[in-house]
Amino acid sequence: MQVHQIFFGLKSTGEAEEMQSDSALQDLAFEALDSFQIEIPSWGFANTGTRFGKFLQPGAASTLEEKFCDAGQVHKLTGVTPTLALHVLWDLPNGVGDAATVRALESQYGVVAGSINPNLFQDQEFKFGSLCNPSAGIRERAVAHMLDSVDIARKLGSRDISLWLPDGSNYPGTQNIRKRIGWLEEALQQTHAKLGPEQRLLVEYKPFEPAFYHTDIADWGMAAHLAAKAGPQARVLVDTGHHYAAQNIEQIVAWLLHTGMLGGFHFNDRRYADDDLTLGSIDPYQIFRIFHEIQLSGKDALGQIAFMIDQSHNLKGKMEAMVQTVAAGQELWLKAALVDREALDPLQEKCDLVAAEELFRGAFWRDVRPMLKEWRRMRGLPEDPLATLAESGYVQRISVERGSKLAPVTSYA
Ligand code: PSV
Ligand code: MN
Repeated sequence: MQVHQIFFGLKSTGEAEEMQSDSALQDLAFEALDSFQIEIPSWGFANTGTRFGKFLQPGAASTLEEKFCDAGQVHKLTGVTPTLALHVLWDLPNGVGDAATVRALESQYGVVAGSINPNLFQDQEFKFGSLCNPSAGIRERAVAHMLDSVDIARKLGSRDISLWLPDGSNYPGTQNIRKRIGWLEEALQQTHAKLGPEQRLLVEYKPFEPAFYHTDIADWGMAAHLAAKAGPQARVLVDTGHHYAAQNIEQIVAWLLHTGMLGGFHFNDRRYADDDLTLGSIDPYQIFRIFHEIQLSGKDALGQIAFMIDQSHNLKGKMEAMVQTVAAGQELWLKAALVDREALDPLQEKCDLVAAEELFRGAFWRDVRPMLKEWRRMRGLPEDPLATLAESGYVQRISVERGSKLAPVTSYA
């Protein structure tokens, strides 16, 4: 059976023109899929939970080696997750001292360290803030952690230091917002000064949580300002879960692309707040629209945009959820690649609203799963990675091997 028949069903012979366009479509689809890679987070394999408690999984990773092992498995199954994001205090408690261990794990498991995530939310002294704490001494220690994170990243050959700042306040009048802006600008400038020529500082924003009155980097405008102030190698990181419910995220993305400030994404989905749900599970159309904006910017822009997953599943199996997420990302990326942008442009110019919208949503509704399957087959990857994961017995094996380390289930609500 020919490829075009797999994609579009059997056709009568003699439809040469259509076949030609089918093969052009296949080229386009394969090119799009070849250009898509996404980073997976080490914390996606560990036991995490809500503030009400954790439901522990026997197969969850509790060591760095187990996280690399799981990440390697996801990469083997999907072929598009060659890097693993690391969180400094969770994964690298000895800082640069852990670099040799990471190097060894990289070659053993076939994935390399990706973005380095400083952790400014765990130490007790950061109760009232880290880089924005009114205490100069605490701010200094927070900056020192940022500088250590840059060192770690350089040692591991990681391009991106990805900062999420948990700072903020809970009650009006209890903090001086303006002073905190100044401290933050200073801290990010100091961090930026330490970057190597190939490195970048990504600044993530979040409107609330853990603080509920104000957060010091609450939205993309604040993040863009801080990144521009920090220096030329700083960019904004968009976590899709960090927006108010009605916000038009693709418009934010368009602005960041336009101003050259888009550094990357943390992908996940949300219904109410920062829910960390599977990419595209609630609103796949939104991810499609974001991908469309990125693809409009052309291939060159892509190298400057880090695609990362930021999900940590408490109920779904961690391995399954990660593989499912990667596939969902590929499907939506491919759908966005099938928007006929050459045809769309004149429709937009003419303000032919219905035709433009039909073209756009037509691409969204197209079932691209057969194309993705074919791409996987051609690239020597499992056609159905979730099924292959299930057949492999990997999750059962790690559940037996790691289950003995299970702590008793506790709830601290
Ligand atoms: C915070 O909600 C966040 O999105 C940041 O990116 C953290 O690094 C990550 O989640 C894990 O806590
Ligand atoms: Mn995030």
